[in-house]
Amino acid sequence: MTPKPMLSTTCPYCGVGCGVRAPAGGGAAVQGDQQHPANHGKLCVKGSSLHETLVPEGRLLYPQVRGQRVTWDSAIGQVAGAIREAVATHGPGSVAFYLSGQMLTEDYYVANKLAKGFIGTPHVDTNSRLCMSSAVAAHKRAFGEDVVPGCYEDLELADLLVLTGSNTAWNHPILYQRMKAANRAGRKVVVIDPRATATTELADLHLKLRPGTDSLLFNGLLVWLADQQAVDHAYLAAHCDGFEDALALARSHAPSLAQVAAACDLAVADLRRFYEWFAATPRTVTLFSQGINQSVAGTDKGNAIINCHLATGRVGKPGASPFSITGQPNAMGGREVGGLANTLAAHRDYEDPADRALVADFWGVPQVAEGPGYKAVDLFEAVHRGDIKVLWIIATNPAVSLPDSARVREALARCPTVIVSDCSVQSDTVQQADILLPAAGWGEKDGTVTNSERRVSRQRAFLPLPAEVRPDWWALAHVGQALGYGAAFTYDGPAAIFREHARLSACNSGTHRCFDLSGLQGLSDDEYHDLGPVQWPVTRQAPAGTTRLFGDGRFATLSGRARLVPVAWIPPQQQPDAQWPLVVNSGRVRDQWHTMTRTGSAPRLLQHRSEPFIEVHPADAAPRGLEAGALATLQREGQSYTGRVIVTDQQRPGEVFVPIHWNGQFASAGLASSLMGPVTDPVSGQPESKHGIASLQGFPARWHARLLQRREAPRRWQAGYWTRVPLQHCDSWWLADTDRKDWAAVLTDWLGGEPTLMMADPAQQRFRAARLLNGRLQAVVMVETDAALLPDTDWLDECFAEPRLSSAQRRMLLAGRRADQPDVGAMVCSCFQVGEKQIQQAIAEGACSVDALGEQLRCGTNCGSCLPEIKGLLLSARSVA
Ligand SMILES: Nc1nc2c(c(=O)[nH]1)N[C@H]1C(S)=C(S)[C@@H](COP(=O)(O)OP(=O)(O)OC[C@H]3O[C@@H](n4cnc5c(=O)[nH]c(N)nc54)[C@H](O)[C@@H]3O)O[C@H]1N2
Ligand SMILES: Nc1nc2c(c(=O)[nH]1)N[C@H]1C(S)=C(S)[C@@H](COP(=O)(O)OP(=O)(O)OC[C@H]3O[C@@H](n4cnc5c(=O)[nH]c(N)nc54)[C@H](O)[C@@H]3O)O[C@H]1N2
Ligand code: SF4
Ligand SMILES: [Mo]
Repeated sequence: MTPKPMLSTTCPYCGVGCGVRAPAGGGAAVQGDQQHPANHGKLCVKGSSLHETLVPEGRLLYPQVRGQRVTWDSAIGQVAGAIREAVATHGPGSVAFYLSGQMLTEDYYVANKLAKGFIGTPHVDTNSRLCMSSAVAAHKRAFGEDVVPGCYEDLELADLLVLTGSNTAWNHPILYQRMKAANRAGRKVVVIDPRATATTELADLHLKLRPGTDSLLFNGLLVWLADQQAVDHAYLAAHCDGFEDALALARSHAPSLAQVAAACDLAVADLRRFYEWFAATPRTVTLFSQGINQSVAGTDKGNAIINCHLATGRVGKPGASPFSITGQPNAMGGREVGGLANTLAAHRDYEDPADRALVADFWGVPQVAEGPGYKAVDLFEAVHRGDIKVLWIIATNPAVSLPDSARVREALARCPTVIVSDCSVQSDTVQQADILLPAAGWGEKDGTVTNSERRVSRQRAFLPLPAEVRPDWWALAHVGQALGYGAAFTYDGPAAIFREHARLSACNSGTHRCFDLSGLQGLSDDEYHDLGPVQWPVTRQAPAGTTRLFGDGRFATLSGRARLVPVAWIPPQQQPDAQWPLVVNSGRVRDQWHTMTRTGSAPRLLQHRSEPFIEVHPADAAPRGLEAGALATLQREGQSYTGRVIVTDQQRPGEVFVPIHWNGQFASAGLASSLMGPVTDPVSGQPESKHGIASLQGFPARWHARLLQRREAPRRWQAGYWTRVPLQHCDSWWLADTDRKDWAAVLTDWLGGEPTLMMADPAQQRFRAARLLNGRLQAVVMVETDAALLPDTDWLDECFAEPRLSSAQRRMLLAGRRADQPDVGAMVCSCFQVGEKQIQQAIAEGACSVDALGEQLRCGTNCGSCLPEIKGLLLSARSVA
């Protein structure tokens, strides 16, 4: 067979923005793009599993209105009708858009133009509010514009790398691999995070600080730098304002090293070491992410970091810069087009009437909506109040990702018209939509994204549009036309939209602003098709793009000077008390992406973590009688989260960690956001998603079950706890509850009919049962009183692919064990399918290093994201020995 021709495109997951080679027409594995400067051919496990997520199951394929399939003409007519009526009756402010950093720049541009320019509503916000808005605000306050000054190479060049509030090993794995490969004698890595993570593996120093105290830590650093004469006064005098004020306020909050250490709950010696390294290392990069942004003081934390970089003149220089890493593939593109409620297209300021006039002129409208509009949390509150009559949600799942999710769901239920554009039906938000628009997904859509280092890359379509799926820009433009804005929305494709976006950005040429794509405004369709990765600004003077900004000390303010912002210390708003004694931290796991609409359909990606979990410190587990592997429930204000307990001293006492991924499509009660209050940063409006509070108790299950079932008939189960784990040929359900059951009836119900095979020990509450139809397996169930007694059942998956089960297979089914293959344990290396037990065995047999294990089992030799876990297994084997 001749290999399929490969096309270059970009990974749709994290903000690293890796180049991917994908087979035209699909049907084969993706590869890393050797030519792409972000990843040079490497992909992490999510990237290399992309083709496994391109499955028809769960796709949204046709427009629907209130549950009925309709034509696109009808759907667009009804969307336009709802908007027209709301505007006529309640004014344009009754229409709102909630967008996403997973839209392409072209889609985003059209949405923003339609809403702010033509419908005239300022209420356009995006999930980037939950993600990057504190960094955006910090950049604007310090630099005058939302600009990341550095580039990935700086993370390699730095002699001191500070990673704060970031688990790069899992969340930006390819960048982490680059940082790791750049390690050399004399280079230091400091990780600042209240928990130990896969990333702390790389750390020479891990500051396991009290959550929410980062601005104190960096204020303390500013004071230290001043006191140790490590401030670059010449740089400050030439390029910055505000140093004295920032220092004075810092001093009032962080007067001495000892006081800072006590407040941050760190050893004085550790803190001093960090401060000394920072003071002594000109080539320092501070990379920050959600542990900084998702906080009631997120903007201040960002500025506290940037203050230290300005005070030492370390901005935009090789190996020396603050670096806000973006999460979503196009978080940056959304910021360029002005997707946030308080920003205008092309980095223009919403508050400035001249900027508004400039954009209105460009779009050919009398005026753009007067902003700013509602920020995400306030937007959904306005929906709840009834002020918003039409809400169009594109490429995001707010019922899962916004804090206080019960209230968000109430708001959606109250809103007269909720329009949702999505690719998947497996989303809690889609389930609440009135009008559903089927969107093109990765592989089908065509346009550009901008990664964390300002690099614009093409996503190219290599698959045909299935059924009636259409790109988001197409749906938006057609609604624009149906509303009578014809000429402004007659794009014939993404290239035309990109040219318009680049032309608008040219208004920044020759001004103090940096965002400028004027060098790309004249691209022909073919040139756009072939456009290679390039970092903005791209201008006539810099046609090949710009690697770094601000290195010459000229910033994007009118005066050209940067600002040090005085930062007061604001503690997290929700503090634990007697009723809710634990702090709830939330974040990501290595192999899942957000609300699992895509990664949840790749069985390989569910092997690393299969169900919702709660990481608990031994000191919090013991008094509650919680053991590893038990189920437990976190509760806050009538909301609860049930997950599997992981007892670990990676947590600090009094704090638990939960993953953000599970939701109503995958678990009975696995919604992290239900434990978060609607608390936001007063400057950026970003929710404090890292600091909820809750109580914790065991889930007193009387029985535990695994039910594997053909996927034809998805069901919800009446069980206090359930999780769905899709396998290749069936769905696996993990169930548990506190009640007694009439097992004969329940097994028949679960199996969808009388069991064909059965092994029962009712006295012990142990059951194995299966149902076959003409010899073909339909469902199989196993019940035990103790979860630890349940055998690993994933191997049964293959039995569902068999047209007829052999008698040996039937025996194995009831024994619960595959006779011919050992149980490999929890999956560690997803790339080569190497389990924990295999690694432990190899270690026991003498493999004593990561390299030896890699040679023997291949584990960790592809993307490397499991290397920290492999090291952990080596370490724990050593400590036992
Ligand atoms: N596998 C995977 N990768 C992803 C994603 C995904 O869903 N899955 N999502 C992408 C997106 S959109 C984003 S935004 C990024 C996010 O990437 P990260 O920011 O790395 O992700 P998180 O796991 O949410 O949080 C990072 C760390 O912040 C720590 N933290 C909590 N509170 C504090 C605090 O007060 N101070 C400090 N210093 N740290 C604290 C947490 O313990 C956690 O380890 O990941 C991107 N990459
Ligand atoms: N507690 C807590 N909450 C958090 C966070 C946290 O750390 N803790 N992190 C926050 C952060 S940083 C983020 S970024 C958010 C992410 O949260 P969300 O944005 O809500 O999560 P996703 O699952 O990425 O949702 C994207 C949706 O868009 C669909 N989709 C994908 N591609 C396309 C497309 O091209 N077009 C259309 N129309 N649809 C598409 C997907 O199927 C999916 O339903 O969560 C935030 N919420
Ligand atoms: S590091 Fe991010 S962009 Fe690169 S392959 Fe992995 S998920 Fe995709
Ligand atoms: Mo994000």
